[in-house]
Amino acid sequence: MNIVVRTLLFGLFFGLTLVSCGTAPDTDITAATSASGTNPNIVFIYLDDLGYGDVSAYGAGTLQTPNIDALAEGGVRFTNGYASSATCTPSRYALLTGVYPWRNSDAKILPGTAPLIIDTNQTTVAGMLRGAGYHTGVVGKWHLGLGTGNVNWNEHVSPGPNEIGFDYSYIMAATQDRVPTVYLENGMVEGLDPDDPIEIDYQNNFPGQPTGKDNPELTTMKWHHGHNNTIVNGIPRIGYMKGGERAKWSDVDMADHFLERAQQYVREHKDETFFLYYAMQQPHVPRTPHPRFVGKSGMGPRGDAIVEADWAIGEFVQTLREEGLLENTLIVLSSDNGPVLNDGYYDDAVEKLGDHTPAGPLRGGKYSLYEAGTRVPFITYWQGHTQSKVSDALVSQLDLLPSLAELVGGDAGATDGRELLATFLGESDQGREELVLEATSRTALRSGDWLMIPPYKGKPVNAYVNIEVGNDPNYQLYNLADDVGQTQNLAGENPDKLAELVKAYEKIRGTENAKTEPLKLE
Ligand code: NG6
Ligand code: CA
Repeated sequence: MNIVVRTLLFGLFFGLTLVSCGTAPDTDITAATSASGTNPNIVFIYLDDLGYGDVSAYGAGTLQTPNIDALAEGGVRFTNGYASSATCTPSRYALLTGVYPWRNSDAKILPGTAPLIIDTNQTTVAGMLRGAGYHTGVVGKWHLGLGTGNVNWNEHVSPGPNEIGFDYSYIMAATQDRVPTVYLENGMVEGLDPDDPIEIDYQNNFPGQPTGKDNPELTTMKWHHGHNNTIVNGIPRIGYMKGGERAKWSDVDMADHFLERAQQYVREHKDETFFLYYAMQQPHVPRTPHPRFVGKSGMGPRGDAIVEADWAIGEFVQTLREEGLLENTLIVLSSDNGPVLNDGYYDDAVEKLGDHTPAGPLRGGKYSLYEAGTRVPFITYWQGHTQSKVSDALVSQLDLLPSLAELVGGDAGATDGRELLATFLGESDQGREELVLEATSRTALRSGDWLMIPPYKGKPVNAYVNIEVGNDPNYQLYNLADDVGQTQNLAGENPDKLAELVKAYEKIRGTENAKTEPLKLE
């Protein structure tokens, strides 16, 4: 069966299936073919806390990331590419739904027990592509909530990825530093022993269980702030966990494990048109590179974890090559938020940084409304299709949903994204005009080359992570074309420009958000 017929049949089959379930997007069978006749596979490689300056292709810092660089050099490297937010959950929400996370009050850093924050009727990249005939999978970090509250981890956990468009899911529920420290495959904890059920609590410990706080002698990684609850593999975590001994993951093997699952997914679905969301855990804390990467960067575990991630990306791309899929696969590589050094564990990230600059020339970092919070490595690569170029176009991860819908003839639904397919393929330099950026429930507006941050209460520097988070009692206005490092607040000398941005911002965002209190990390 040729690929066009096959994708048509898939589209018809899934379209009808979805219609009968009542969750259908407006699918029509022509959606299975694109202008060129065949849709490419689509892969999102999404890193966790990887900074703009952590990728050597971005010309900053001292770390070498040859495999990411190869994608950048053969594809489009965006210098103004943004995650929606400076933390994980909201960025992932926006990546998958194309909707600004500040429209959903639940789109904040979630505990491992949080319910799913994406409505099962909402359009997602995965659901849209499934509607267009794709097989869809996610491997890696989820952190968008699971279930509807009071999850029983010993039964099928639902709703989750499989209910919002993914045919296959192999995930960690939240983050590597949060319980439960187990993998779930299609909603079931992998390797669970029914005689050793899992219990999770984020408020209270289970009687007799050691914690990072009370039993430092049992830890091999020391906590700095937070991260002092249940100890798993010598690492104290956020949240309390009991049972599930056999199911617990091995931290040092996580990168290999997710890579193998991602490779397996590709091999199993190579004869279909597939979408894979490969959500890597590096270099988020706890940084646990496999022993064969320890010492490789000279920067301690954070650098080593990035070297490991780069290696895994090379292996993954090699799998696509070996399977003959590279010329028929659009890869999008990015990060969910900017960099942080000490994010709650003593792991030498600060001490061994040397001359490396995780944020590159940008100000701030993770949790920050300054550029380093949300401006991230952003690369598109489709061998034989994307132009090899550096693009300064303003693009957001929000724009992927409508742009991919355009590519495959799918329905993007209601979205805050812009259709920028030609830009993502390197055929156009047209970006969006404006973009609202978000960091821990505070927002700012980028418009053209200008960036406006409204006044926010709270300390300018979060002392725990030692990052300038963007708070100031006055308006801030920066011209990023002249001053990418945001050293000169031009609000005073440019009242007209300030007024223009404030007006545009309030039109999108309203006025009440200025009252929002920033997140406290401890
Ligand atoms: C914070 C954690 C931090 C990290 C972050 C989520 C503390 C003190 N800090 O609350 O370590 O887990 O949440 O990171 O607990 S994210 O990239 O998933 O958004
Ligand atoms: Ca993150």
